Amino acid sequence: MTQDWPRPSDEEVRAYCEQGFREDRTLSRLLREQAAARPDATALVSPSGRLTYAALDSRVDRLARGLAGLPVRAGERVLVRLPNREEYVLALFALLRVGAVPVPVLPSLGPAEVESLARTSGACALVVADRYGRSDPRAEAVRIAGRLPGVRHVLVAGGPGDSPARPLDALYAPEAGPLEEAASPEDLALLLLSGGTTGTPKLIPRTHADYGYNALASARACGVGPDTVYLAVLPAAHNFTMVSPGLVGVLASGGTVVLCPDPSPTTAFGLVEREGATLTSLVPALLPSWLDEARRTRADLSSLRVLQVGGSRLDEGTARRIGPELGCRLQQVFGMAEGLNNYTPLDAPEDLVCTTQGRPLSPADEVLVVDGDGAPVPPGAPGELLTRGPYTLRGYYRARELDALCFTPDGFYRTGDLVTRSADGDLVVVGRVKDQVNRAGEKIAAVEVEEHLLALPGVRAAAVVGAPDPHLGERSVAFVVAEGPAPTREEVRAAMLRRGAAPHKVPDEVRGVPGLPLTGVGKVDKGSLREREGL
Ligand code: J2J
Repeated sequence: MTQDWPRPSDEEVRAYCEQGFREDRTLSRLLREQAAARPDATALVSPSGRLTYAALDSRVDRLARGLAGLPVRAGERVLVRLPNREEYVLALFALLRVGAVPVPVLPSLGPAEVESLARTSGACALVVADRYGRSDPRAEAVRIAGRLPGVRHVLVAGGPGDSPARPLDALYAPEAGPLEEAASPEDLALLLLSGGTTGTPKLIPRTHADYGYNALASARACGVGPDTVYLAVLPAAHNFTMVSPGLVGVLASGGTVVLCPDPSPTTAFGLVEREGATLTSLVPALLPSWLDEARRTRADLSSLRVLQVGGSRLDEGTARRIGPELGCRLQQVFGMAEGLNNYTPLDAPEDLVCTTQGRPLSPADEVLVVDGDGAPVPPGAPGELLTRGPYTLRGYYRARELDALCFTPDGFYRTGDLVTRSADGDLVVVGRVKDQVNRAGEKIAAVEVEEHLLALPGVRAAAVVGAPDPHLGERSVAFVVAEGPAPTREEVRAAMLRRGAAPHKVPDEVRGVPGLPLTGVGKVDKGSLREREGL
């Protein structure tokens, strides 16, 4: 039988386990143990109310029984497309408890992208919200289920259920005590969506052992414990919000998770004050509005001890404003859903915290910085970051041919990030060799947008690149070679949404050009294109 995903060898796993670099409990067990240790402590706060650890754990059991009755079986994949609300956490842990494999997807994705993920993961069910902004996730999910025979169930959080969609609420079985764990630590726990450089999404396999270690080791690095109140501002389905240390790390440490329904500083500051949040995480693009609002309203943010910033490059000037203006410590986080997490140490001097993106979380993280030929560069010189370690994937899910490109023969993941590493091991992200736009922390594969552009009538060639932007970090610019007039941005937008793409993937700017510069092998030379167009 061919493997769905490559794992480290048994000897490597054994060595990691012996040294404590893999968690020996499942993710759902971590919650269960906290529920036993502190039943009356507050685990989760959301617009639906507050849940103690005992209440959360028992609701997870009840939902897990309902899911098992459908049945959703151990090993089956279930897409979870929910915003920051209670049901996300309940569905996540209930699926984990029955041994099913949640595939968390951002609610902002377009319907075609959700369908593609459902197909690639072989999902048996979709869990969606009743409404999300102007989109209708329930109707989209029902249409997807109609086209993919493997999708047997559409479960709707927070709305009435009409066949073939059914309300998640109706699945809660009567209280019947703790359910037995269906998974083992080395089993597949989740499939995460890769930031992506390809047209079809890549899925990242994470086991209970590696994800649990990622979450708990991060919790230790970030000083998380029972007194931590973590405000989840970014989408809960993002890896940063999940395990760096995120909601999994905080729940596994007995702290409180507060779900922020939107990332606006008004909503977030209200919750910081009301709940006494001590920790939160943001992408750099959100910082200017947070700093402005803090100055304008003089909100009481005194409970906030650490503000984590990551997902895209934070500029030093903004970094230096955080301490004085928000009254908390900055921690830079350079992470990836594929695994490796880097943190600036909480006790590091201000200069280091403001100018580096941190150092690897685990002593077992192997990091190489290499030149174009794969040879290591000296400390301080830029090169591509390669990494291998106890919680970094060894290959994507059902994608053997891609693995040859994304991994070295000895299992190092090619991050596509250009970094420098100091003699002390601190990393600075200086650029990227992967063909991607990092728009406000959301990763957009250039080729995916180019495919949409090439589908437009009269478009002969297209190239999408990132350009510096004061608000977004990077904005996406599409260069289009067309027969006749190039399509306008509005035309591109309408066509992409019609094709089921997410709105944030629509290029911020569309420029018609007579031709694109090519490399010796006939690929678009994006470096010279950027230079030629003054980006
Ligand atoms: C520059 N680029 C960064 C940073 C990520 C914690 C934090 C972030 C993510 C994440 C994550 C960066 N400075 N501080 O999963 O657990 C870019 C790099 C990286 C890619 C990964 C976590 N932090 N990046 O952003 O899977 O290019 O994870 O390879 O979405 O984001 O993107 P993603």
